[in-house]
Amino acid sequence: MNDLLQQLGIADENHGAHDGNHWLETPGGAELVSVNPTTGEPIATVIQADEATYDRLMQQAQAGFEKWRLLPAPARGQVIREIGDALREKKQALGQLVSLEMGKIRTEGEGEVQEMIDICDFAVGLSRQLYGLTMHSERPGHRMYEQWHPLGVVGIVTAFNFPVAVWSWNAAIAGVCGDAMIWKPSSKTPLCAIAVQNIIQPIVARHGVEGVFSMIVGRGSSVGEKLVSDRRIPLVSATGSCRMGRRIGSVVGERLGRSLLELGGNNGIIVMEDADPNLVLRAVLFGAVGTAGQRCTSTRRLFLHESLHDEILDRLVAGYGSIKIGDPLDASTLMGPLIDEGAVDDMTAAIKQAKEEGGEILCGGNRIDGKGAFVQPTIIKAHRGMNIVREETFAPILYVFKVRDYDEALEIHNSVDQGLSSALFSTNLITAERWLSAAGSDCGIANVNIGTSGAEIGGAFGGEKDTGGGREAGSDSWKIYMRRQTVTINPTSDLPLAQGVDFGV
Ligand code: UN1
Repeated sequence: MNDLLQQLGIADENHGAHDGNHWLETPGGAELVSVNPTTGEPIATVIQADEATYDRLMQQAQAGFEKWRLLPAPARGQVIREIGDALREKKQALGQLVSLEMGKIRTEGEGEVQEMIDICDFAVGLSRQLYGLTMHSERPGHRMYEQWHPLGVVGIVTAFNFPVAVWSWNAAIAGVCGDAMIWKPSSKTPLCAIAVQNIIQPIVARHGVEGVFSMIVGRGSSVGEKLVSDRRIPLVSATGSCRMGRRIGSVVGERLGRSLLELGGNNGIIVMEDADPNLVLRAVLFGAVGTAGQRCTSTRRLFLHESLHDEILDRLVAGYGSIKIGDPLDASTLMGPLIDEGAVDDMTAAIKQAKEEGGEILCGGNRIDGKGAFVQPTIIKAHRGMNIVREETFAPILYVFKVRDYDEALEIHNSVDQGLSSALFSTNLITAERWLSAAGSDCGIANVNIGTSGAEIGGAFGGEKDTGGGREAGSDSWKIYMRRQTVTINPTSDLPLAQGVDFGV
């Protein structure tokens, strides 16, 4: 473990503020201990930043933006390309740190770093494709077009469950768009953020692009609130709970800023009578048990057609029994711990409520005694009258519903407040097309014969309803990181007015 930390520049005591050029010596806040969820033991400490430090960072970021925005976008792309290369070199080490601090298994930790590499590649290409449209002006000889300019200093607030990838989704794209940024990582995973900052620092120094990529570890109630309410930040991109998103959305909205929100999901898989049960099984196991149910895309609800309900459920319960739970760094482990004791308590409370509301535990249901925040992955036979099934509990709980037909499944599926990811398993073209039609899934992501989690870079990622409406990591999501300017140029010696208005002068 010490070798790993050393390789990533993590000391016993670390400074939680980087101004895009240096670690600040006196961040000014209280000490934060990062705890290994597998053992419950401390990994290292971080001195958090206070509000004065935030202001210093903000000044550096503004100065960084002034210069960065004037570099040609493809030159900014070159910086992102080198960040991608550095991540390739550190993929194993950073992936393992993610496993150590967050608890996801090794292949998922390294997969998360791969996701960072992928978004860097995507952004490099994008740096030559920040296209605007040209329009035909109604006025003779006039030219009309739109161009996209960098926006400013972007605030990036990330959650513990993807402690490095979600920063990169924003940073790589905001970077090529010419924005500077201040990253506030989750206080549960500060070491991952410190390691990322150390990885990119030599590239930043080589290119002299100071103040562009800064990072601050601090309390949500001080530094977080300050960032969100700061009028110098035109865009806040935040990932987290619906509760947090509501707060951020209203504070940013009040000052007429932009927010990009990626909030809770309550993702369902509908399985029709003509589905391939083998695919269903694999997709549900990865979706519901992978990352110990702590992805915003995790599968939380399963709708089984009555004709294969019993068969799939039996096989699923057997599959759950063979999941190896333990140290996420051990190659044979399939499920690591939850992030902390608070998450275990939330899971316990959800299971208790499910039982009280008539849910039947088919397997799991308990925490695992001993060191670390370990729990049993749990399947609960549910019915639509239960309130708990409408909530996102960040834990491996799967609620299973028996359904008569597609219409019933869809109706229950769409009846929740969240709208992130969704999947249908069917080999019937007509059912699949109904699912993908305007009257089908109401989520930001709708899959067919693929589970709810594990989306790839390139598609716009995000969801509807209480999931917050934001889109990132692909397609034209870059547009939110830039400001659009509509330009009309008159090269003639006349001044015709639009709409045929005659002003008489
Ligand atoms: C998240 O849980 O916040 O689609 C992001 C997925 C991952 C990203 C999840 N690519 O599961």
